[in-house]
Amino acid sequence: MKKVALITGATSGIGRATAHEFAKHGINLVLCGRRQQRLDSVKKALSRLTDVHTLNFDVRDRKKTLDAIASLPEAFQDIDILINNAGNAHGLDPIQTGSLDDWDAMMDINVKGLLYVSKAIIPSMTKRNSGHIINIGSSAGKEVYPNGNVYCGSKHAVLAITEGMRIDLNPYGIKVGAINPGLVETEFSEVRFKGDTAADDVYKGYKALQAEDVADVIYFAISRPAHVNIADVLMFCTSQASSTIVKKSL
Ligand code: NDP
Ligand code: 8X3
Repeated sequence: MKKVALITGATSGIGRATAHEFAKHGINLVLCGRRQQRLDSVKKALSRLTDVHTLNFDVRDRKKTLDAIASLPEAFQDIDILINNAGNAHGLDPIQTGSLDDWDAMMDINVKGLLYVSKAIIPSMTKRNSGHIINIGSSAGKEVYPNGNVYCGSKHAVLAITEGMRIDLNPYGIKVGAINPGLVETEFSEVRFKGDTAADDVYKGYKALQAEDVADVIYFAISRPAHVNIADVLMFCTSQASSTIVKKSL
């Protein structure tokens, strides 16, 4: 039987590339995001390869998240693979001048949103003693860089929650892991800098990871044999050595 994967943040970047990768391998998809037109266009592109259902909800909204997942048609209800990917950085400011709205957004989306989605899906996995959860963390979950304070905090939380999930879900045979990329060229910097031109420079002068590179690793993780769990991956582009060291030819 074909597996079903639910991917949050499937309208852009890593989530959308993962949807394409999974569709190529015949995995049925539940694609989530807030931009309905994007959801429609990804669905249209992938429906010739696999069965696709879309859910439009904001992961910050606890009720809408739980209701949306509860509304899944029967064929999509048993999620085998959950990719907790929705998230972003909002702002890049020192702690003393950071915006409360940015902090709320990052903690509410990257941490609490991931928890709400997981809460809605884990019971069907524990009932079946089977499932695979991949949380998209970040290199920012492994080291803190200047002005990254709250974003880094949110991603450190994702990694702690990932470990907690792996421990608590161990009796049920559920695999849990984190994929932690460094710089990936997506809409991430547009969101972080709120459309400011600062976003234009982030990926200049070197070849950053592409969303498809991360999707490849996610697919690798979910396609291992039943006894193998990829627990934690840190991946950089060749030009990046750490959060603050990037070899650029500008
Ligand atoms: P994008 O901005 O391209 O994609 C972000 C996705 O998250 C979009 O599909 C967006 O969908 C969704 N999303 C954002 N906010 C919400 C919300 N409130 N409710 C529901 N969905 C939401 O960024 P990336 O693909 O780069 O980011 C994906 C993940 O990868 C994030 O968790 C990010 O932190 C992480 N990451 C990114 C890196 C990078 O350098 N790009 C590096 C390391 C990790 P919509 O707007 O339609 O709701
Ligand atoms: C995204 C990578 O370096 O902007 O998580 O934090 S970074």
